[in-house]
Amino acid sequence: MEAEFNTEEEIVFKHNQAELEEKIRNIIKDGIDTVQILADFDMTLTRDRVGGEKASSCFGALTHSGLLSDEYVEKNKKNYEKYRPIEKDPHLDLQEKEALMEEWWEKECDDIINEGPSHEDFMKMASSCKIYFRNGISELLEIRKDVPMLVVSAGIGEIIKASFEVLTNDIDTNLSSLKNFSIVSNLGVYEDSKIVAFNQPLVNVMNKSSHVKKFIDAQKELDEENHHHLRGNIIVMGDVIEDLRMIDEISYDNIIKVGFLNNLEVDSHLEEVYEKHFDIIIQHDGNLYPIISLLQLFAGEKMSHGDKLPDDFR
Ligand code: MG7
Repeated sequence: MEAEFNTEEEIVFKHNQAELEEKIRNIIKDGIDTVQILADFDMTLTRDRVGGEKASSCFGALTHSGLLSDEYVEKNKKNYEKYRPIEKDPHLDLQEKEALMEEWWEKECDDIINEGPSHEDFMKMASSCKIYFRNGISELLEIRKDVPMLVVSAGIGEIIKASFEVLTNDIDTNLSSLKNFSIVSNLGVYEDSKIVAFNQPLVNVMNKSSHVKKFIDAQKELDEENHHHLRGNIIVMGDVIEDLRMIDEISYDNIIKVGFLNNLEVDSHLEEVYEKHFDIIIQHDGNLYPIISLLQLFAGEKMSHGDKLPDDFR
């Protein structure tokens, strides 16, 4: 479901306007047919807060659903308290961190399998939980029809799929009719309509790069004409620096990195850090119109949401 209100301030911040303008010019020259979107899900396509209250993530949708046992909820909480500080620790040895994150995701996914929810359960969780897409999601899905979009998430693919199903039902289309749209995440395997496994290896916060590479390679083998061959010009979207790992193992011509900075009130230094890594920063729960504006520019159209990008391009 798309949030109907957007009270928070929306700020788009460009740290190096000249560099961004050059990339935009290059991509306009190459044309919209060379563009591809790679996007994280939780707190990137979705909001961090609604009405001052923390919105849900994929994992939160499970724990708050009331559809899984108290034991599961308790275990999940304990694991979160143990592993979340490790995830956030910038000083930890990377290999050690990768191993611990793998361990966390394995435990968590085993626990979900033990609960054995069905596809219908995931649909119920997605429609009742507090996952809210950012404003502009429907327009973005519509306008990017011929632009391949790959959602790459360490969350739960079943919740992501169900959230998009709820959204696309709302806008009178359906998920399977979304062209050039794929999800790389922790998707389930079902038997007798219960989830019995997750596809391996699991996607965690540290290994998105190998999953993107694997996806692109598999697509290449499947169909030489397939639009999901990685196109040369990429818009990559994420809410944490680690999301930029998505592009670590792929080559590209131009890349526009869009960062969603949700936690500014928690750490005012983050803006500086994000400035170093991203070309465009959308603060708080800003909407997705800057991405739509970029696509309009690349398609040679006049921007209808034109107040967010360099003056020259309006
Ligand atoms: N994340 C990862 N795991 C869990 C979990 O078991 N419970 C909760 N509440 N959150 C979890 O979308 C990826 C994000 O999901 C969180 C296994 C991680 O903090 C990660 O950044």
